[in-house]
Amino acid sequence: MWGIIATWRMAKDGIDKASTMLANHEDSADAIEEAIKMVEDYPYYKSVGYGGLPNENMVVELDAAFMDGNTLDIGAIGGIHDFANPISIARALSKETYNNFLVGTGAEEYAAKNGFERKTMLTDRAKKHYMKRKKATIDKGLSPYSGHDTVGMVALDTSGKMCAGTSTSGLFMKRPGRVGDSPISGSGFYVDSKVGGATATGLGEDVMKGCATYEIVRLMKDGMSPQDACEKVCNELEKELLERKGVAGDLSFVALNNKGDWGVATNIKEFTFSVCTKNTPSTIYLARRVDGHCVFEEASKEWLEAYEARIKMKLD
Ligand code: SD4
Repeated sequence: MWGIIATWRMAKDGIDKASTMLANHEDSADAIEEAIKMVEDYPYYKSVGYGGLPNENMVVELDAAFMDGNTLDIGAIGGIHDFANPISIARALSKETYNNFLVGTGAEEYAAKNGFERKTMLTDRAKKHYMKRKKATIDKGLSPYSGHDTVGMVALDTSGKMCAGTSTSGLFMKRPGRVGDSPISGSGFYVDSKVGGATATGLGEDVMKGCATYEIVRLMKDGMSPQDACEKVCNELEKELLERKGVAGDLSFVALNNKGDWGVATNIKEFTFSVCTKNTPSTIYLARRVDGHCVFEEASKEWLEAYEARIKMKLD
């Protein structure tokens, strides 16, 4: 068996490449790294890598993580500036014995010393988004923190090895130095080849309150299906947040177990995800919650065209 699942429509091209690799018996670590790099390199995805939206000071700060489900090795970076592929840096860090999670200038120093590609990650298009949002935030009192989608993937290869990866520019207009859930083990991602893995997207501040992806994997370890585990964690975390604080942020999860079964849950109106396994052809789905359960349908041609037009829309 082999398979890969990822948050959002933006992962589709990467999933296609990774699934070809997995079908050819290649390593799930290589497949995840290749797939996430494709998302990081694509300039029109405004919440990951090149073209990612900047922080409050108009600086792009990137978070990423990689986890190997055989060894449980983890590598992560937080708040790195101007390196092309945060996922590759995170993967390299997962192979170190110590110092696996580096932030800011320390992460940059490591990346430079180890020959990772430097790149100016702020694009003109991202600057335009920033100027527009800044104006809207001031003029209309809008919350600055929307418009954010992390790419998170879990993959299983034919040897039974599973890996997980995440990469994000975090919340648009975040404070300098803010790190979300995406590089935090057990919150943004977790994977154990003996069980399965999960990744998250949404409001990192809230995902972290539930250690949500670790909890999904733990429930799968107890025998729950990926679908039931995702729904239980999503619904219960949201319920706790509403009960205690009266408000819950966006929460969406994808999971894959070591048999190639997958699951998804969300508390937002429309969450998209991309999946391909030996048994599921490569597909983009739209997911939403109905009566506590996640329902999904394949993205239509019209939806995909509208998406394409939206991300490439001309900005003044
Ligand atoms: C963060 N979870 O930095 C990320 C952002 C995200 O959908 O995934 N938004 O909090």
